[in-house]
Amino acid sequence: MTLQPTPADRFTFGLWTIGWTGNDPFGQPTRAALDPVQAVHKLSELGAYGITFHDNDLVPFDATASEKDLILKNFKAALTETGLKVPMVTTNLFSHPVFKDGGFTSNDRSVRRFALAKVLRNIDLAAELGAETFVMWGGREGSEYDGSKDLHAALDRYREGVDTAAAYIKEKGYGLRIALEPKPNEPRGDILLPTVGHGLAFIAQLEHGDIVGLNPETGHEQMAGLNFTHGIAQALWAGKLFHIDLNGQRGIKYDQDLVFGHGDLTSAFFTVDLLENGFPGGGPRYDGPRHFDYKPSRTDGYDGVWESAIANMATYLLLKERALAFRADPEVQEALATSGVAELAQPTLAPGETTGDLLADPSAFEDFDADATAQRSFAFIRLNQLAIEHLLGAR
Ligand SMILES: [Mn+2]
Repeated sequence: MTLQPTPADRFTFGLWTIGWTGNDPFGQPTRAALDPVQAVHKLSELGAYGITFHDNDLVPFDATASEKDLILKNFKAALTETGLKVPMVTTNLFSHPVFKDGGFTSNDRSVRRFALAKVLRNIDLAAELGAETFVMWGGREGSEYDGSKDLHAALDRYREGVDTAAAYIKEKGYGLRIALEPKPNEPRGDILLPTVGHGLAFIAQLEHGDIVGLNPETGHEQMAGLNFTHGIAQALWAGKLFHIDLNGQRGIKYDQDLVFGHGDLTSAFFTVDLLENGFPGGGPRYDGPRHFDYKPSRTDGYDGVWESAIANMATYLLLKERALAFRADPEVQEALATSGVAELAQPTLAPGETTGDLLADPSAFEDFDADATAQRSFAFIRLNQLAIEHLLGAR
């Protein structure tokens, strides 16, 4: 197998990932700023498919109109020259001090109006660059103190903001869909829409929820102690996995943003298994970009930055090869059958069967031997050991 990615693998990177200069709450930048034009060329050289950005990763918050034009002209020229795509664009509503209490949900209405106008302008740019997905991560939409926020009003304003942006996309006829990105905390003490489940429930309350889905991030679900593969599975099941952020996280702690697979490797294996092989019994598939949202450790120079970009893609390709081998192994197929994995696809009621029929069926209840049936071993340990052996390259 080859670990050399090609654009057909659809690997994409945020400009803010490879461009992170290493500033954190306790320390100053450890690397010089990266020129976006250089980022485009380097990612293309490495075999990536696309680059994504927050408006202010590319155009500084305080840039003049002519400065903005020049930056975009140079960036677009680099895209044309390399063929690199921009499949996703997102808005920074968290860095500037004006957003310290949020964008769409700031207690200050003038901030909310500024945030909404900033998003609508950025939607125009996203459409102009041919993006398909507009991500919204509400990093500052939250609170430190429960008494500081009317949570009912905050959810109303969040809905108003997302619905207004979605209606604007429809009105303009843009081929864009919005993807909300859940995160439980950091930088706020608690963030609204903390998990995939909260995101799905929120989307169900929207007027324009048909073009609103999710952008789940590996580490964000794991920061909440949740199973990322289960999260994206439910988003797929709901038809709402519009985009994905892959990275690494080790347990419930600060947002580590490690290279994909450098956190919970077994979980990463099953994430790739789901993305590449789909559900065992069929169902919706994810066919969007494999987007890496991570931070190259601030201990490393630019050699490490590019090494980390390569590592994300190589790890994904290795896991893909391992997941394909796992599914193709006759011993695994036998173990899956023993474990009854395919049996779950069969509806519990027969076609046309009513609750009355079920209640009248003695085999379902009166004659059902619970003790005998409880003797069945599902042999899940054997199945998982086969997965581990494939993951370790022992098969
Ligand atoms: Mn993160």
